Amino acid sequence: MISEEIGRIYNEHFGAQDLIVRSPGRINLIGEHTDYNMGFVLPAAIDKAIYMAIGKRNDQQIHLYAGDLGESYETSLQGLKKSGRHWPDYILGVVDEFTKAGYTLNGFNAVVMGDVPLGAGLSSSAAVECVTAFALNELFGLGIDKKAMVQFSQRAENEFVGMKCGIMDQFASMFGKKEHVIRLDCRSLEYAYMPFETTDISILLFDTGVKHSLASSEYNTRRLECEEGVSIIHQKYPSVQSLRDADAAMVEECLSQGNQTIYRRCRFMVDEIQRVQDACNDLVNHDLASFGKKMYATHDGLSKMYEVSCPEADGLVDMVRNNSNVLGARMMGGGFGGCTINIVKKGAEKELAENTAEQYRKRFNLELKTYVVAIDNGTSVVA
Ligand code: GAF
Repeated sequence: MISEEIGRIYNEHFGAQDLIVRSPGRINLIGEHTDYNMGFVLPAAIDKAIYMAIGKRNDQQIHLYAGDLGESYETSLQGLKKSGRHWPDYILGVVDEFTKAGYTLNGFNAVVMGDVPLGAGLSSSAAVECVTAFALNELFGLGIDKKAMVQFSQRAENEFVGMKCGIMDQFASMFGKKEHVIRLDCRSLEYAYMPFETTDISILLFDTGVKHSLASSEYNTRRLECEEGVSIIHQKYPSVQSLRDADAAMVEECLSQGNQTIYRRCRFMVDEIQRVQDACNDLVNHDLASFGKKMYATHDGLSKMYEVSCPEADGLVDMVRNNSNVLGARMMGGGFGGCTINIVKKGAEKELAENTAEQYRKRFNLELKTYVVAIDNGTSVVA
């Protein structure tokens, strides 16, 4: 168990830890790129997580160790700056946000490790941010509530790491609930847990194994394209502050004759925001067949209109599209690689995974990793 192993590793490096915190990765059933457009998302935390063992120091030093990588990083609370490496920045970013907000921290030691596949679009980075926020809050008794911790974690990624992500990943990691998806309104941050029944189905992820280098630059470009669309619609409809406030008719009227890239991005987005709400009604009606069709529609929009998919993810969705054991499938997360999510009839997982892996190997010369995931609880102290 990782929670035991991390305690042992902490002990070898630093002595006795004060506590161990767990923060999970996430999936998203539907509602992609809608978070930064103030729309709705439907994510869930999963049974793969990042753990942090942490303990106080008597000075202002921060000593970090990444158990999976066997790498150390040391710095001090004063004059925090980017590490020039990848993983420490997700931790230091949260420290920086807490400090900027006026919270008093002291030095600490921390070991971080987990079983969220890295670079697979399951939000290992958000899990590292949330595990850090939660652990520091407990360790130093800062009294920060969970929503604020989510916001600090998102800002750490936006400001310190430099990725202009929305709030979905951090929210799902922090607020996940076993066997439930989270219907999150990204404008008000109001949320509701909806039961996600898995007696008859499994959630099967196919990991493309690729992360195309365009990912973060194109992500930031999509944000700007949506903002440009909003500014045009806003001239005619001043109440429209984000694409959440717009509808398909407004997009047609204001954007269809102009720049076709902006039009396609915005048209997909208003449709997707509506689709999440309709998909929630499908869940209430226990109509997973209808829910699954919407997942395919989301994929097609992300691929053709929003243009954030890639040949590998498109290929994986096409391989299952006409399979009666698959209710729905689509690319998941920011795009340009990562995982596809498949809702699969119980019992069909193994054969489907094997057949798809064979096709994937033939077509892309890549080994397909597959994961059946369960929906789990969000960030908490484990020891
Ligand atoms: C990434 C981002 F981090 C999220 O905020 C979200 O925008 C997602 O891509 C796309 O839905 O995971």
